[in-house]
Amino acid sequence: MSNRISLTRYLVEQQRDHGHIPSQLRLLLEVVARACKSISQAVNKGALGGVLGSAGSENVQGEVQKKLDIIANEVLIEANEWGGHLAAMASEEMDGIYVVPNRYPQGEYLLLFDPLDGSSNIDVNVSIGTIFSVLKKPEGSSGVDEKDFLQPGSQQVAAGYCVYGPQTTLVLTVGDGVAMFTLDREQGSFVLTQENVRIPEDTKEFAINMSNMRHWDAPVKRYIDECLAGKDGPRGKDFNMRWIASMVADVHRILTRGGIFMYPWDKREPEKAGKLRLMYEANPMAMLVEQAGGAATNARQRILDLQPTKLHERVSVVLGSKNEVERVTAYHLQG
Ligand code: P6P
Repeated sequence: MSNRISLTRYLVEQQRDHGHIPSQLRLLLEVVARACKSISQAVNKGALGGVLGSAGSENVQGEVQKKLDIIANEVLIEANEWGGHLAAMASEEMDGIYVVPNRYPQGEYLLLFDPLDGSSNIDVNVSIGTIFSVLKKPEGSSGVDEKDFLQPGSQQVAAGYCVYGPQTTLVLTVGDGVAMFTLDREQGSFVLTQENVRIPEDTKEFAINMSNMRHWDAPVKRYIDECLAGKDGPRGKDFNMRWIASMVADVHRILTRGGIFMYPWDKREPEKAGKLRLMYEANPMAMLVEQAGGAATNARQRILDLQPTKLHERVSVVLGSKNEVERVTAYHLQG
């Protein structure tokens, strides 16, 4: 038992021995982890906590908000606003940014999050999660406003998610590889259960919502058709398919055993670049996947290189096992 490393010890050692995280960033990550523990408690109560079902409101995306979406958003705001490590926050559930109130000291970091990703799964007891991304406020700007958030994903100083499934697991990178921490409910603390996470470069497992097939662009259709053709087809091997409709759960499987996740642009809403959001879904997941040796593109470009123009902009996402992501991207670039 004594050789178990807590999240706190891991972060202290990252700060002290590797110089990767200043104390304010370590504090930020500890606070986010504590907020995720509170969200996990609320999620685990389910019907017993009266937290299931719709809140009767819509978010900035025009999506029906679940009660737990709003609870999770409030938990993250309340946990982070007083600590002095943040200048402002942005959330899938809020139209504009949330500037830390004047009654609290302002810090140098910006926190972005999808407080509860995969909401459609909440009421059917399927894994959901919190996704977060950390940026530094640009030097020299006196106040803070939305444009300070519009930085490419390559500028993230930390990223992670917490998946609320059979276990509650926090997955984190500060730019020095990916580590996983499982919540020990008896101790009430996250314990290091895997570090130096690596995604296999090849896979036989793809994740995509097949019901959208008739709306896909030709390169996506080509790639999936080749996977479906199996060992007698051009790929010379059989593939398996998974689709949990909860990005956190699908990405966690890929970080754990490899695979490719795709939510590409499609013809249903051609004016939108994709369904998923760049700033607080694609960017943090892309940082984690790349730090674990995988790849993440919008089917043409590296996601972390994309220059955002709007806080809630959407993006096409292809991420996971490097060789498969490169194949899909190559099909798009060939046209
Ligand atoms: P669909 C959840 O709402 C989400 O944003 C992601 O977590 C998930 O990958 C995707 O949407 C599922 O979308 O169209 O399959 O329901």
